[in-house]
Amino acid sequence: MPDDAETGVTAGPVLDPAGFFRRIPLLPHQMTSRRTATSDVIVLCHLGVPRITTDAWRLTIDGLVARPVTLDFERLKSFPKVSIETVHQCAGSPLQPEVPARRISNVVWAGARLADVLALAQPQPAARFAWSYGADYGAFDNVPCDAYLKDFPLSRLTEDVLIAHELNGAALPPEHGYPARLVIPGFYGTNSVKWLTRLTLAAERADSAFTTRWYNDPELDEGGQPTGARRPVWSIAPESVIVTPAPDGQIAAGTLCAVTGWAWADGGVDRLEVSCDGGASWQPAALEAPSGRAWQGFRYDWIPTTKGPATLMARAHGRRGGVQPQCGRRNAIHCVPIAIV
Ligand SMILES: Nc1nc2c(c(=O)[nH]1)N[C@H]1C(S)=C(S)[C@@H](COP(=O)(O)O)O[C@H]1N2
Ligand SMILES: [Mo]
Repeated sequence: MPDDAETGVTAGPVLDPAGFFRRIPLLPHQMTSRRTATSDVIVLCHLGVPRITTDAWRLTIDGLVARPVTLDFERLKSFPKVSIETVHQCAGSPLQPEVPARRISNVVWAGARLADVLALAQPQPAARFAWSYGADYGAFDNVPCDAYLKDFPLSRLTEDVLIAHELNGAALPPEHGYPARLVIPGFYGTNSVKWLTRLTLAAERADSAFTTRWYNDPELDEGGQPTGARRPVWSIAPESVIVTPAPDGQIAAGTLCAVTGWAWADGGVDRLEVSCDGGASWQPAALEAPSGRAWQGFRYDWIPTTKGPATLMARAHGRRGGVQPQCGRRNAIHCVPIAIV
């Protein structure tokens, strides 16, 4: 593979497009479907979209394994195919990690269980992290990158972590990782490496810009002050969006206003509250029980009585603890201004 003389970055497959590429996500009031259509699913590519054929694709598993292996696409497809419905959420810009991006979808992935594939290579007991490499390369925020390289703890290798080759019942589109990608349900999308070509098992975290410089949050104490420690952007924090009513709508006083939306968290949401007065008071909404990794619908029936502007809010509580903060974090409360007429 030739090197780019200017950046020193090792070139790989053709990138089309090259460079940062994303799709403008649905707005919350457009998230009316439980399952997000593939054409509406978020797209986030830091370095471009590598074009790889199934014939050319290989996955190498190395590092702390007894038997390093390289698989082709046919071998990947020979594993039992597992389907997972899951929330798929972008953590937002790594350059502005505290700004809520609400790039969220709920989709069905299918592919091989990562645990089954890793077993081929016989991981050693000392392995604690998997480093996952994508085939994309180039520069992000003027930092040269040989590959999109992320990591995750092997303690999180649950049965639903997949090397997916299907999205919503069809082959992955190129921008979603064709022909095969990692999917770690319950973790932010940034960890689900697309165009997966290498997994290296290691005793420590990866040292790429995507695991050190970016995608690490300051740890906060109980008063919300930074402790100085940093935490990888892995597990999805409790979050929710209001789908109805749409922002800036008019609701007639004395009529029923159904406040509906979606709530999710790594581990599920056990309580959802709605405020119709800008956060002054909160009422429990009806909330669907968690089902696997999918988002959970909620509904609160409200009959407004006072005319004038109103602000609706929803607040999710995680089953494993945690609640959405008012502001200043990626999972901050979603506010919807409306008018009661
Ligand atoms: N190889 C590679 N994988 C990647 C990325 C990338 O830039 N390169 N972006 C990540 C980010 S930040 C997100 S949010 C998800 C988005 O997945 P999607 O574009 O298929 O929706 O892919 C992740 N996997
Ligand atoms: Mo992302």
